[in-house]
Amino acid sequence: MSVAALHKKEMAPKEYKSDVSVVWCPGCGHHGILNAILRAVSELGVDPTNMVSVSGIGCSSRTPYFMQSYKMHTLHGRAGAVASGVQLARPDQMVVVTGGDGDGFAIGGGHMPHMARRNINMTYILFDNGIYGLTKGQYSPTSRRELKAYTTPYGGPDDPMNPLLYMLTYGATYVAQAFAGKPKVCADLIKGALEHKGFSYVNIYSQCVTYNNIDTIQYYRDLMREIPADHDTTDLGKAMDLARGDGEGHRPMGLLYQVQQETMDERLASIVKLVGGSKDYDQNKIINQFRP
Ligand SMILES: Cc1ncc(C[n+]2csc(CCOP(=O)(O)OP(=O)(O)O)c2C)c(N)n1
Ligand SMILES: [Mg+2]
Repeated sequence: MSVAALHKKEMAPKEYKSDVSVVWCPGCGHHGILNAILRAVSELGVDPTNMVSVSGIGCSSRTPYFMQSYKMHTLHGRAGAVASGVQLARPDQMVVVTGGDGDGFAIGGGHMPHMARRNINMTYILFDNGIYGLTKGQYSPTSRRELKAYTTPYGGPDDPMNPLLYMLTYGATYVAQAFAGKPKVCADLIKGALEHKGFSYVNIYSQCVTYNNIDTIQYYRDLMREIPADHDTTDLGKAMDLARGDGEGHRPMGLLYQVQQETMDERLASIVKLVGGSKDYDQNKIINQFRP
């Protein structure tokens, strides 16, 4: 949502950090993503009392604890569903989900298409470390086959999913990607996502230094290619081409896609208006209209 509609604050990034100490392993990419979020909200001047951060369960899902904002630490895989409810009940708040690849695409995978197709006016930041970090290293929907994880000691039997292609397919109106080793790029993309009206999805690769020994920071440096400056971000077909990769195994970094479309809270507000406004809300009257 646009920060222009919110009360503005002048706070340094570190003032957005809560008193709770960060418990992630030294060298974990999640530190870089947290710092990028703090920088983004500081640069936008978000008042912490105008923001709700929601998460599920996982190392990455601890992020709300470390930030100054209203927060909900919910159930594994259910952050998106809870956040959708928060956003629809309080469209005046900036709603941000932070969570992992397991949380978002394994147990929570069923919620992803619906947040996107409904264009819920909120931001989803996915910390993609290709592993279940919190539970000590099981392979996830974004793990590469080469990864020998706790549950796949001989490597994985299936190919990883493509989160960008998935979110574009289901209608996300802002789709971007970066990796934790580029905090400035991450902060700029998160800023754009927070400012975007509609469902914004930011996929950020994050090295897990404890349980994923192949997706290292160097691996991500070699993997990522900046999206060319002349890329038309309103062209869905071109965004999908980028999301598929360049055929040489590289992945795009930057903003793939952004369009403006009516959001779910706007659509619901129109329906409420259609039935006479919430003041005269009479459920029986509405239901009777549709009775034969
Ligand atoms: C219903 C339920 N099933 C399983 C778990 C165990 N569990 C906790 S976190 C997690 C996966 C975390 O991985 P991810 O979301 O990728 O976050 P990361 O720790 O890698 O940041 C699992 C399986 C749980 N807490 N609740
Ligand atoms: Mg993970």
